[in-house]
Amino acid sequence: ATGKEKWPRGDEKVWKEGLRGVDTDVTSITKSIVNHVQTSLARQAYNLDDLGAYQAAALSVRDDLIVNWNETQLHYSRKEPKRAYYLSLEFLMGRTFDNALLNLGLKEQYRDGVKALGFSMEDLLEQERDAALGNGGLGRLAACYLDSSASQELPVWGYGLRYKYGIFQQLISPEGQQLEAPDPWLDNQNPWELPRLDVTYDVRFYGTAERLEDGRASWHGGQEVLAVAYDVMVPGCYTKNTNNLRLWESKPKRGFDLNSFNAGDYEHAIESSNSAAAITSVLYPNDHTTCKLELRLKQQYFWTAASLADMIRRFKNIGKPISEFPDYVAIQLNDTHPTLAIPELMRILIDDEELPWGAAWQIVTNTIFYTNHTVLPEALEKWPVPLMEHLLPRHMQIIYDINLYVFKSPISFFLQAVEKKFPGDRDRLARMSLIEEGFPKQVRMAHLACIGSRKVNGVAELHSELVRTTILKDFVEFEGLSKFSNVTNGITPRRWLDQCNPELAALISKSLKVDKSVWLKDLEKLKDLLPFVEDKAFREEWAAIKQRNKERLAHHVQTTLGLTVNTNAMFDVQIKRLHEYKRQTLNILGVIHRYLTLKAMSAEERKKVNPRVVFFAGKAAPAYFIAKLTIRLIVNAARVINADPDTRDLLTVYFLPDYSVSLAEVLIPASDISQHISTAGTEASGTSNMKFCLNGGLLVGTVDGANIEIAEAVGESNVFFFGHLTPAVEDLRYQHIYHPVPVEEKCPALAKVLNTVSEGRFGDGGVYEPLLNTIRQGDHYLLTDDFDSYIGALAMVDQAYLDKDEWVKKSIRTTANMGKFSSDRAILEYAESFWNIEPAKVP
Ligand code: F58
Repeated sequence: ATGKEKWPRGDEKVWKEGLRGVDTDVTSITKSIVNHVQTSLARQAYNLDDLGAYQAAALSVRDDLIVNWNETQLHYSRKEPKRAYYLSLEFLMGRTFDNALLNLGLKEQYRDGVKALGFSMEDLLEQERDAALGNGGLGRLAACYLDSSASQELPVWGYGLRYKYGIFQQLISPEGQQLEAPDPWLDNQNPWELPRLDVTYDVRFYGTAERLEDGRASWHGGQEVLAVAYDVMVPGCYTKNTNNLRLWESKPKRGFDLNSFNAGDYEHAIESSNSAAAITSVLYPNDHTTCKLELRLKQQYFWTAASLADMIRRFKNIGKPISEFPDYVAIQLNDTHPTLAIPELMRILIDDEELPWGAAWQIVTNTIFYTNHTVLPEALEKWPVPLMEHLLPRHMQIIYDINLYVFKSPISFFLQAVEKKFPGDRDRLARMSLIEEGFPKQVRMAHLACIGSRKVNGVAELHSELVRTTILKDFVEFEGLSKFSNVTNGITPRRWLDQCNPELAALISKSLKVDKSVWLKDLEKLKDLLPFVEDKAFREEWAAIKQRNKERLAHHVQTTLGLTVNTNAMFDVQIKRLHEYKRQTLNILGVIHRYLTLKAMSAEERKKVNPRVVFFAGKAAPAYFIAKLTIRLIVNAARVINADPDTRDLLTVYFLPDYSVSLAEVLIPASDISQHISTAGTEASGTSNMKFCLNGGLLVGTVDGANIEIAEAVGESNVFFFGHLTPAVEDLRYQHIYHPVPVEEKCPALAKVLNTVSEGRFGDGGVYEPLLNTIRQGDHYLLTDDFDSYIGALAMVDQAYLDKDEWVKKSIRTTANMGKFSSDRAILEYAESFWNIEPAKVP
C-alpha cells in the first residue's frame, strides 16, 4: 500500500448504505435471529433446540457488538489517545450473553423477541458455558477491570491466552474426594470471539544469543511458534465504547516437518507442531503455589512477546519516534506472570531498535506498572536460571545486565548502587539481587517486576502496607516510598448487582427515582438508600427480595443435586478457592461444633435456635492434598449432619460442586452472611466479600484484606469481626513452634471437635489425621488461636438475626455504603494516578 489509495474503494454512498447500526426494535431483532438460524447455523425452525436458539441470538447480539467495536477502534485510531494494556494470564469472564444485553440496554427487547420465536430467555441463558480462563480472584478482577474500562470509556485493552481448556471441572466422588475433569469450553463454538487469522507474530524459544560489539545481541535458532489473535469484544455499560480483549492461540509456524514426513517418520513430523499447539492448551490450575514447569514459562513468554509485538506495531502506525513510547502506552502487569515484558521490551529496544541501554531502560521503567496480589512466600514466582538460560538465552543475559548495570543512572550498577547507599551490607545485596543463590540459582520475578516498573501497588490498604514493610521492604528503603502505592480492588456492579440480582436493582432504581444507568455508573449514589432504612414498606420489599433469591438458590440445588434446602433458615456462605490460609477448615470445624452443641441440647432448648444452612463451594488445586482433604471432611460431615433427625431442621450443610462465576451469581444474592476468615495478613484483598455486601449480605470475617475497608465503609456495627490481628501473627507462629501448648489445654472446644473427627464420627477418622495434624502441630494458620473468638462471632450473628427487622436495616446500610468498591473507582485510580490516560468517548 502506498497510503495514497482512495478510500473507500468504489462508490462511498454504496458503502455507507451497506453499513448497519445496532438493532433496537423487537422486529429487527427477531429478523436477525431467524437470519442466523437460517444462514450461520444452517438450521430451520422445526429442528431448533434451546442451544441452537441461544447460538442464533448470541450471533445476533455479536453483530451489534461488532458494530460498536469497529466504531470504537476507528475512533481510537483517529484520536490516537494514550492507551493502557492490562496483561493478565487469566481472565475469568463467566458468561457473556446476559451481560452484553444489559450493557447494550437490549435485555427487554431480546426477551420479547426470543419469546415471540417460542423460546424463553431463562432457558437460552442457561445454554452458555462459562469462559473460565482463570483460577480465582486475580482472574475475576481482570474481568471486572475490563468491564469498568469500557464503561468508563477508557482506551484499555486486555491481553491474555486463549486456553483450549479452562479451569478443570470439579466432580465429587462418593467418598467425598475431588476429581478433576477437563473443561472443553470451546466444543460448541464460541460466538463471542473473532478469530483474526491475519494478526500473527512469530515467537522464538531456545536457540543461542550472541553478544555483538555494540551492546546488542543476536538471538537465533531454536523453535519458532506462531501466535494467532482472537478478539473478544468487551462492551461498556450504556455507551458505544466497546473495548477489546485479545487472546493468543499458539500454532506451529510450519504445519509439519516435511523432511521427516517424506522419510516416512510421521510421528516426528508432527512432534514439533504438537509442541507448539501445547502452549495454549490448558490453564494451570495452581493457586498460590508456583510451578516451575517449562511449559508454564513458555506460556508466559509466548503471551508477553506476542502482546508486546502487537503494541509496538500499533504504536508504530502512529509514526512517532520510539522514545515517545511511554507517552502512548502504559502496561499493567497483573502479578509477576508477565514480568518477562521487562527484559522482552529491553530486547526489542536494544537489539531491534538499536537504542543504548540507558535510553531503553528509561522507556521500560516509564511504561510498565506492577500489581502484587500476594505476600505468601510460597506464591512468589522464581524461575530456575538453567531453565531460563535454556529457553530464553537472550532474556537471561538482559536480566544479568539489569542486575549489575541499571538503576537510576545508566552507568552505575544496580547492586553497586545498593552497595553505595548501604556500604558493607552484604546481606542486603544478597536479599535484593534479582538472582537468588542456591542450587539451582533462581530469578526472583517480584524483584525484577519491582525495579522495572514505574509504580508498584498492592490491592488493599493493609496488603499494600505489608508489601512495603515485608516482601519489598529493602526496595522501599532503596528507591523511596513514592513508587509504592495502593489501589484497593473493586467489582463491577453491572454483573454483581444488576445482572445477578435484577429485583434488587429494580427496587433501588424505583426508590431512588433514577434510571439504573445513573447509579450503576456512579455507585456512590447508593448512599441515597440510607433514608430508606427507616421506611417499613421498603424494608419489607428488601427482605422479600432476599427471600426470593434464597428460593432461587434452593431451586438450583434441588434441580442440580436433588436436595431440598430449608429456605426459612439463615443462609451462611463461604465460596472461594480451597486453601489453608482461607481457612475453610475453621468453618467446617465450627459447623461440627454447632452440631455437637445442638446434639447436647434438650428439645425445649432447640426450639429457641435459629435454623442455619451452610454452603461451601470452591476448587482445590489438583495436587493440594490438605485442601482436598478439607473438601472430603466437608462432604462427609454434611452427609452425617444432614441425615440426623435431631438436628436437621436446625443445621444443614451443602458442598456445591464445580464452583464457577455463574454459580456465584446464584449464591451471592441469596446469602444472609458470608465468611471471609483468612488468617490476618494472608488474604491480599478478597473481592467476593465486596460482592456479598453489595447484595445486602452481612460479613463475618477477620481483620484482613479489604474486609477492613468494608467495615470502615459500612460501619463496624454492621460486620462481625473476630480473630487475632496481623501484628500478632508472627509471634503466635513462633510460639507454636518453640513453645507448643496442646490443643486440649489451649482450646478445649476445638480439641473436642478434632477428637470427634478422629473417632470416626464422619467416616474413617484416620483419613483426616493429616489435616487434623496441621492444627495439632505447628498450626501455621492459627486455628487454635482464633477458634474461640470465631465461635463467639457466630453466636453474635445468631443473636443479631433474632431481630429480623434490625437485621434488614443492617443489610440496607451495608449495600448503601458499598459505593467505594465499584471497579469503576479502582480503574479510574489506575487511569489517573498510574497510566495517565483519559476517556475517549465514541460519539
Ligand atoms: C488473589 N490472588 C488474592 N491469585 O488472593 C486475593 O486476595 C485478591 O483479592 C485477588 O487476587 C485480586 O487481587 C489470586 O487469585 C491467583 O489465583 C494466582 C493464579 C496463578 C498462580 C498464583 C496464584
